[in-house]
Amino acid sequence: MKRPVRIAITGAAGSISHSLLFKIATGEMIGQDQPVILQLIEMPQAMEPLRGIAMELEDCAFPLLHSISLHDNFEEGVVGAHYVLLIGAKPRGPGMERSELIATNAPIFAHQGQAINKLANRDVKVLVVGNPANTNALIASRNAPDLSPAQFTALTRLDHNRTRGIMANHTGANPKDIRRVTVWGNHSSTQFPDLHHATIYGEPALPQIDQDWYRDTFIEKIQKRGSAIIDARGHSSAASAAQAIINHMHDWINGTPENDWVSMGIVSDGSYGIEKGIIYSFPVRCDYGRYQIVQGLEISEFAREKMTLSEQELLTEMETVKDLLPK
Ligand code: NAX
Repeated sequence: MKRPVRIAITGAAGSISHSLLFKIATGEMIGQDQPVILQLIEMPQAMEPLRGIAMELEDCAFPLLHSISLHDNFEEGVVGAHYVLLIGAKPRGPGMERSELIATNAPIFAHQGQAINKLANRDVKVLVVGNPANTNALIASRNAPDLSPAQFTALTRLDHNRTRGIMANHTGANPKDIRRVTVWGNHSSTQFPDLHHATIYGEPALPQIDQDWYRDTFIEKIQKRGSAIIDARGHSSAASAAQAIINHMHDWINGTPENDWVSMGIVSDGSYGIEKGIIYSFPVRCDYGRYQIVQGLEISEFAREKMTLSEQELLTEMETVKDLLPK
């Protein structure tokens, strides 16, 4: 049996974690041969519900769950972590502007970045889920100067999975036969779900669907899917977000399938003309625990306009938090 790895998770008593923790403990995230230590982190007022979740995990007697520790202090919770999932964030209150949400969460992620820099394993892989995920990941990464920016990612896999799932439903194909979709940009309503390079049953996807439907209905449906779920359910996506976290980490650690790629919010290296340094969702292939941006895709004028809009939004978000971004 392998030595256990440490996974630190914030927001561990929240809705997403309630689905996620049990999947991790069954080996879905890393592998069926990898024992895990869960280092669960919450706000002091949520420690009691967290204790309840820990009891339930224990009661499942998962063979891969080596041990669980509970923390109301981020520094303690992140010690030695090989993987850090930053899920907890202050939610958007009634009437709160996106810029206020960004400003409220920014100092928390700066602090968490500093603690990861000091206390986590040197090869740590960090995924930021708490919104605004891209900019929170940027802040955490810039506050961790001893680690590579490539170790910090933001979740856009839910948007990627939505693109595949909704396309599958629309065309009657199985989601596994829908490949090479890309979500570009920010995890927000400016994201661009791009089907220009996608395939269905190995053939180009766009000629198989109605162009007006793609441009006028589909793109907006993906961009606003989160709000549609809140309207219908009264709560934001939780189980599907947990599944996306599993997929993101699994593929980052174990590699992407042949003939396909995935979307990840990662630091831009200037590929496709996107401003260097921002955390932007790109198409990537993973291998041996590393990812690489898929290069050489042709970008139409239509796509470029949408990619730029999301880039501009991220640059504005970056400006809002510039005081928390050490050079
Ligand atoms: P919940 O409100 O159910 O749970 C959040 C939990 O985080 C709470 O238990 C809270 O006590 C804890 N928390 C808050 N600040 C913390 C901190 N500084 N340290 C430790 N714990 C902290 O939210 P949930 O539905 O689980 O969503 C969590 C976050 O994911 C939200 O910010 C949400 O906007 C974001 N999402 C991001 C998605 C993405 O694709 N990037 C999709 C799903 C989700 O909307």
